[in-house]
Amino acid sequence: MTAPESNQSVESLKDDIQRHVALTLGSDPFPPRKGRYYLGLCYSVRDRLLGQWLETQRSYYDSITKRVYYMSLEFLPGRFLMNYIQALGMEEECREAVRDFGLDLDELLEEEWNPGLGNGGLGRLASCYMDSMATCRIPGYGYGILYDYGIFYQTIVNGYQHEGADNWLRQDSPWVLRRGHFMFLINFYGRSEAYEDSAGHERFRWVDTESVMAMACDIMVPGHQNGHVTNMRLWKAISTRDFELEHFNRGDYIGAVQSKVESENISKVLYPNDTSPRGKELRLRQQYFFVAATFQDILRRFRKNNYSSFDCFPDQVAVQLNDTHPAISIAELMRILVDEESLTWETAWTICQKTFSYTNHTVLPEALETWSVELIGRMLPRHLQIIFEINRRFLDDVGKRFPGRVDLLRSLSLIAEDNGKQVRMAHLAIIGSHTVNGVAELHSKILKTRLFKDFDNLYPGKFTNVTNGITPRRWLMQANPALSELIGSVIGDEWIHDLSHLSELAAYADDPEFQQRWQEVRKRNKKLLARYVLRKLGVGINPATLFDMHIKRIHEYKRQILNVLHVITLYNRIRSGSVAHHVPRTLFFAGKAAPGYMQAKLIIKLINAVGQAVNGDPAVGNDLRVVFLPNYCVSQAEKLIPAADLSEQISTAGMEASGTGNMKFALNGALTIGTLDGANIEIREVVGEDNFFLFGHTEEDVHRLHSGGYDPVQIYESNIELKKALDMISTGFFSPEAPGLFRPIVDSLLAHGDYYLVLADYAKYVAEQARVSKCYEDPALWTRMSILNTANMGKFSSDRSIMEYARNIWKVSPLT
Ligand code: Z15
Repeated sequence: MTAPESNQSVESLKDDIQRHVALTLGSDPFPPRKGRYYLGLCYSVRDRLLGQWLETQRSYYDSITKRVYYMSLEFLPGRFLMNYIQALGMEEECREAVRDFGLDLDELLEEEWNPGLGNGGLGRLASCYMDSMATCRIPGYGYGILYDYGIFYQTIVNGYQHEGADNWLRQDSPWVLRRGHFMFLINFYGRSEAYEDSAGHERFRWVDTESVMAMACDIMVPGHQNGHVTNMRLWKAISTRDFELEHFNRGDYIGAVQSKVESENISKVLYPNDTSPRGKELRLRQQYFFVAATFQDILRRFRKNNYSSFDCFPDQVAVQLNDTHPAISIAELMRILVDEESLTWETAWTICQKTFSYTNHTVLPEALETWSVELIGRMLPRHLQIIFEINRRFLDDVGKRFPGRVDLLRSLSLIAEDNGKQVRMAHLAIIGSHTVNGVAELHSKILKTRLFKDFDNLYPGKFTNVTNGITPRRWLMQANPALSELIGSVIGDEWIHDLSHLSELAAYADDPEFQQRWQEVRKRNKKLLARYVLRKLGVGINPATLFDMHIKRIHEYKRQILNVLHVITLYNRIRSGSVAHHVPRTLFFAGKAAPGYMQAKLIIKLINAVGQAVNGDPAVGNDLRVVFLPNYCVSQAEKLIPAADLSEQISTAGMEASGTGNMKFALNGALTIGTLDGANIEIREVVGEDNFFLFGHTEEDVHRLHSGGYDPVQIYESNIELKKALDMISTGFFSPEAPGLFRPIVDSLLAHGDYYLVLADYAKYVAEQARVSKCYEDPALWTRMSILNTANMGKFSSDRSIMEYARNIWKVSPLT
């Protein structure tokens, strides 16, 4: 780019910003104020993307291509502004423009609120996949709900988690384009009515329903500097006019407004449970609301192309179900095809199976969704009939293939009977889809050999694996500009859209000069983080210490407790002087606990209590610090991960389906201490055994220990350091004002069988942590390991994952 051109574009950007401040926001542009100019910049950047977005959407129609519908009840896109700026390739321009107003771009970026429309890994994965679909030019759409309230805002008060409301749309977001004229009618409740059609066949229709409107709200997702902009369509509930009129006619004004408000509650709030559904009526309503709206949109688009028959539907439409949350889609498409389009059951079912594919994200039994037959029957009476009919035909078929196997019928049925009648959504998703995938090799293997073994026998080839990935745009280029620049200076920028190029870094792993630059970048990132922690918590941390991070949802299977036991062990060693010298560490914890998950909330309190004891003990000094950062979210992850030395991925083997934080850390040059679980296994495979800190029982060990004979008490009795740590917790060392406070935690380990095998892995974990410290004392070795981690992470780009879905599951190719 020549200088005059760039000056011109900076000048026109400045004009746009001021014009928006004055004419869009109605504010005086003078003097330039941060909040107003931030929004002015947003609108200016948005203007530049809208044209590309319209063109991309038009190109789908022109090429009549098969489209992918990624249906997800959760998205965690993170902040948009920098993502848009970099996608447009206008970072320097923006920096200069705002600098000319006396403002700093990095400060403006901090004005943006995080859209918290998801809980954790599953929602963030959906957003990485949107980014990759756009960058790989896969014709696709994301579909979800525009919650008024995202995941709760977490504060820590006296060591306890407090939940605050996250009213992220309080000040309208410049990124959400509301399509006020674009609405669909959604029905609920009522009853299914049989009638005879003109040919004398029995048919069904859904009548006497209550209804609500779904309004389309769109968010742009740009590809990286390729002019392609994908659409994410989120539905917002709006009451119907009928609803109001009925009451108004009766003169019931207050009643009218009240029922209006109630019907709009559907899209009010995200359910804050990660991996443990709560079976609440409003949640099912959200699921069906979003499914019904999405299918009306899909059908509208399909009809626009004037197809002669629904037989070509699966050639035009691929629907990916992100977990079972949208699985009611299968009954909805059957209802549309059979009841509204008058297709035969057999034809409709074939279309369904060719259209859907389903991603499973967990094997935890408490996470597998079920809905009571009573609730579905009441809210979606016609869908329940359809589910029963799907089940009847399915079990018929199984019965013919495996005569006399009543056990098999019971295990495969869509209806579980042991706990009142419940519809198993995973079973519905499996039989209604052509492909089911797990999210890492081990996880997919467990699906086939344990959880859904009988289904795998029944449908050989239906189960497959697509290992998760993360977008290198957000998780390296944007989050870690210093490392990106260093990488670019030796291997160029190809890695941004083809991450396998990172392997060229391996040649520099032992180069002393490159090592030094690598260390300087990492040190710089650690200093930035230390400054952030000081600002946020008023706590000083030392960037020269080993930064050890455990950041993710708080859950027993993720074993934050194991980490805490290690911290207490280090603390005891320091206090007793039993280590000649200790490698100073700073421990970072961050993560939210589901508001109803008492044990997880107590774990947060324990982390904070241990932190208080350790940080306040003069005997410890700088050698050990514990910080719990409140309100973990995407933009906090972007600050933490580039500053990490050590990544804690210590779930009980077999329980973390994949993990994606593990990938973000390794990509940024942190070393992992981890179990053979989820994607850890594949990360270790590519970075090399020597560059990964492994410990713990394998998935098969876990299975065996769960089958009987595991005795945590015996381990407790025989390990002095472990016993000491547990005794301190249970006798109130960390809670002198309430000595029994943490009993439930120790009880879960000793009295209730230690289901997550914390004690079983403790000794190996502590030993491996000692090896971590030892390696850290050798900077050349550590730096080499760190470089080799980054260099070998190419596989974990979400571009690779998306291209696997496109080729093997969706059968779509990139637009040219
Ligand atoms: C969620 O975030 C995950 C699984 C679930 O079943 C639900 Cl409801 C939420 C996570 C997995 O725990 C994690 O291992 C995985 O990496 C992530 O989904 C994306 O696949």
